[in-house]
Parts: sequence; C-alpha cells; structure tokens
Amino acid sequence: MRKSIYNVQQRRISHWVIVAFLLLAFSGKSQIDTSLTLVSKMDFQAQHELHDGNLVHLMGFTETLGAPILLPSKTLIFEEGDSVHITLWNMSQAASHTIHLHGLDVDQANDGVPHLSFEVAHDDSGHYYFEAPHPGTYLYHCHFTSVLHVQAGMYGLLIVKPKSDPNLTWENGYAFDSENAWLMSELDTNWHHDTIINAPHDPQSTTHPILPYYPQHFLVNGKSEGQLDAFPLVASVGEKVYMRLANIGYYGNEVIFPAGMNAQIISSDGRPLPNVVNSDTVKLFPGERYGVLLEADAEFNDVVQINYVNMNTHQLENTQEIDLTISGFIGVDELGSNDPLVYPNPANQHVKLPLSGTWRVLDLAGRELTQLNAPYFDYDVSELPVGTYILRNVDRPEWSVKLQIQR
Ligand SMILES: [Cu+2]
Repeated sequence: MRKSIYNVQQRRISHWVIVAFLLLAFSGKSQIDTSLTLVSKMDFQAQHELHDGNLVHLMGFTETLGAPILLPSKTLIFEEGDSVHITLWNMSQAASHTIHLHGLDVDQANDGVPHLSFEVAHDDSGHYYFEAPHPGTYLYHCHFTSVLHVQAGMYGLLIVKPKSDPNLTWENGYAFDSENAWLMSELDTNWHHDTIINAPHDPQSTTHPILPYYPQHFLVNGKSEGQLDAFPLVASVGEKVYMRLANIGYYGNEVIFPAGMNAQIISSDGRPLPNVVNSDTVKLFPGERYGVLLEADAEFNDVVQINYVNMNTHQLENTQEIDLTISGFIGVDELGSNDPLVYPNPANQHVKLPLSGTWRVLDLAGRELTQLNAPYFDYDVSELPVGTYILRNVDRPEWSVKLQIQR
C-alpha cells in the first residue's frame, strides 16, 4: 500500500519534471541549435565547367568529403537568434583554412580572421559558434591567404531570416512574395591551374606567388554568358520580389534593373537603410550586399544588366545579362478566353458575367473602378480604355480573371 502511494507521488513528480522540461523547451526564450559540418576541399582534377566548356580546379566548402565543390559554396540560411555551431574539417592541401563570417556581428574568436582568430590546419578540425544576428544577407569565406583562397572558390552566401516569417525582410520589415540571391564574382583561369591552387603550402614562406589578376569570366552565382539562360528572373505583375545582391569579386558591380521593375534599395550590408532609395542601378563594391525590392506593374520581357568595373582603372570590363520575364498577375488565375467567369475575353463593347455575386473591377495598380452585381449579362465596357483589368469576386477572391479590352 505504502509502496503504491510512493509510486503515485513519484509519477506525479516525474510528470511535473516532464511538463517543466516541455515548457522550457518550447518557451519563447529557447533557442534552436543549428549544427552543421563543412569540409574545406580542393579539386584534384579540374571539374568546374565554365561557359566555354573549359574545366577549372576549385577550392571550396562542401557538406561531405565526397561531395563535389560547387561555385559558390552552399548558401547557409539561419533564423535570427539561432545558436549556430559550424565544424570545419580541413581536407584540402597543406594550407590552413578558416571561415570568416563577413558582416555578421560575431565575437573575434569566431570570426575566422587569421592571427585574430584560430586557423584550421590541414587534416584538423575547428569549431565556430555564433548567435545568428540581425536578419540580412551576409557572406562567408576563407580568410587564410584570402586573396588566393577566395579566388579559388572558398566563398558562399549566408542569409539570416527573421523568426516570425521567412517572407519578411526582418521583423516588422517588408513582406515579399519571392526572393532571389545573386552573388557576383570573377574568375581568372590562370589562378586555377594546379601549380597555384594545388601548390603545397610552405609555412616558412611569408609570400605567396600570385599572378596579376585578369579575369576572363564574370560570374553570377558561379555562372556566366549562356549558362545564365537557365536562371532567368521570372515574376508576375504585382509580385513583390526581394533581391539579395552580393559581390565577393575584386571588381565593382553595377546591377541595372529595367525601369518597369520599380527597384527600391531597402537594405545594405545586413541593415535596413534609413531611407528607401528609388534607383534602377545598384552599385556594389567588393564585399558589399544590398537588398532590393522589385515590383512590376505590367507584363514585359527584358534583361537585368550586370556590369563589372575594374577597381584600378574604373573601366567597364564586362556586362552579363539575366533574362527577365514578367508574366501573369499575382493572385489571378491564368484563364483562357473560354473561361466561364467572363466572356468574351478579350472584349470590345460588352462582357457577360454569368456567376452571381459582387465583382470588383480593378486596374493593374489595384485601384477599384467600379463594382458589379452579377449575374450580369451586359456589362458595357465601351468606356474602358484598351488594356488589362482584373475582375475579382468580393466573396471569393480566388475567382479572379484578367479581362483584356481590345479594339
Ligand atoms: Cu583557405
């Protein structure tokens, strides 16, 4: 009898321990540990394909020893406040490597700058710890003989997102519908021959032989020229597109959006700008990042231009283009002319709206022109200028259709 009472009490106590643990584990103050392993590696055989079909050696960060080195290395994404642990295994040639957390407010011991922080020797591992700071776009790269190791490919993007919503720029910031990240750099094939990248590191030597830098390849996310055709920028009219732009090259960049994208520069180097800058051209010096909001107000096709400017001569050396397609309307189903919601479509004088309910007639800027109570078999559109309109059911907004007026 006594024993069973004791057992009940013990069970109650253990229940409270579990409840207390769960409360702690799920309380707002708890943090998610984000642990990952990166391997610093080098290619023993040239495997990275350039737009002209030539292959080059890279050094880079991979998630496993067997994984191929990608250019850039994997984009690391964390949430604000995450406790991040990164273990770096150095499996490349004899040189040391580090992970520099470019632009993040981390303590010096974890910032990966040689002589101020630790270096990870060949065949050894090191451990980085930080709390993911302000949401924004950052970079990580090796900082050991960094001019060479960054050119060799040891870099990637690091993105911090707000906890509450991945489609917010930061807490109480701008909401967006989609996002793209473009990391610009260049590549000089002469620096990627195995005599340089694969050269055994001499710890006694204080200098490293590096050739003059004359890049032949101007990259966006490691690609250039025809390779970029596979990565167009595609959005709908009215879609809020967040562009994360970053430059880890040794040239300056000018990213030029078509005027119809209504580009607004809202953040720089992981911080909100005090004032929004309305500018189609975004200039990025090496190491800089900018956040740009785009929103098209019409359908069109164009290109985004990316200029590469030599920092010594200020000469424009190269321009890359990324195809831009604005098609369709966000929140509006693409429906054909035999769509039963409204016909004829395109229309000239009159349209019929056979489904009952109240319909809003909007222009492309979202301004309401009028409301119609359907069924409506003779809506006179002869006064509407030629163009595109949206008919949206008040009670069922998913019943939306693009109405074309043609004459
Ligand atoms: Cu390195």
